[in-house]
Amino acid sequence: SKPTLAVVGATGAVGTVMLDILTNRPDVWGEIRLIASPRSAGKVLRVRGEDVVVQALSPEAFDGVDVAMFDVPDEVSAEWAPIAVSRGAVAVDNSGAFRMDPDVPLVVPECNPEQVRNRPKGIISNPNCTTLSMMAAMGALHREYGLRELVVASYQAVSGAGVVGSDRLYDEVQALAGDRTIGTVAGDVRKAVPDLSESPFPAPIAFNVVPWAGSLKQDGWASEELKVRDESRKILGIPDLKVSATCVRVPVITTHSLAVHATFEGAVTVEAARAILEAAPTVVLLDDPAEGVFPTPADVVGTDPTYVGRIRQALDFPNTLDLFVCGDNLRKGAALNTAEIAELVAVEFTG
Ligand code: 2RA
Repeated sequence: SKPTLAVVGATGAVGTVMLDILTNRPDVWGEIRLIASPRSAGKVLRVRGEDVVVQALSPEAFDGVDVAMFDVPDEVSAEWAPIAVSRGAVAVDNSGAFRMDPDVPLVVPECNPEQVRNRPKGIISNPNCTTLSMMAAMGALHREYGLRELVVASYQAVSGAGVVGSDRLYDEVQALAGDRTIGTVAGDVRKAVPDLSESPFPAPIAFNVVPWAGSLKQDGWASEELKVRDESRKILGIPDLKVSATCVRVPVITTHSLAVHATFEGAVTVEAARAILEAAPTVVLLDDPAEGVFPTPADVVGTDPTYVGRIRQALDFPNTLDLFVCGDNLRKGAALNTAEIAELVAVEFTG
């Protein structure tokens, strides 16, 4: 019979997209159980065209569950994913709690699908959306050329910080709209937006860019920047990959973008890279600048592929390509990749 799936965190930004994805993908699941914090329990959500009552997170909620997806904060996953496993489920976790655990695979189906079976703790991790947004493209180029170095700047959407992130940008834009002097004097945006102590971002995000994502780590690095480094190495299986990232939040609701400077073992050509990316099933090439064709977040949001454009041979670096990548941070960056991992596990139940 078809396996039972639990979606933990069903009411959050990623959970909401997950219900849409589960409704529209080939249906491999028997029961789909929705689980959330006690605060959200009792809510009725629609999935696969049916109303489902959200259950409160409890050990018993996992009884009979074969695969449990977690889209919840790190500390909730750290506590509850092992509980789901102890009740017999395989946990597919989208938090940062287990990603760098050597006994937990970090899976992108385009790069390392075989790793789903290598899960001594019964837990499989889904990568951070910033790393994940470029992995399908970088994995395809790595297989052909051997990746050596990645220098990345991200342009991250506010929904990466959850529903509070999107709400904050809408609120700030509303506070600023209509005043045609805004953005002309230092500090005027900061004065006009709602109290920053209530924002998930450390500076105004409307009419601005904020060079910060995540929490402060050693030597001035942001946690998000270290995740790009650590997770890219693990997913691509290149432990000594040289990576340097600068993560920036931009006033985009959903879809992360990355400017990537990727260096390979030998010389690379734009033509060959285009052919490789065109052949990659989940990558879409949008690269005709003369016609104004390149990926932008506003044109990509709500879709599944990884979009690549602006592919250039770096002028002073013969082994290096520069390119621009966009991917929906809630879909491939989070819910879709989690669903794809869970489907790889579901095959074990249905053969
Ligand atoms: C962000 N990648 O964009 C992080 C967390 N989802 O904020």
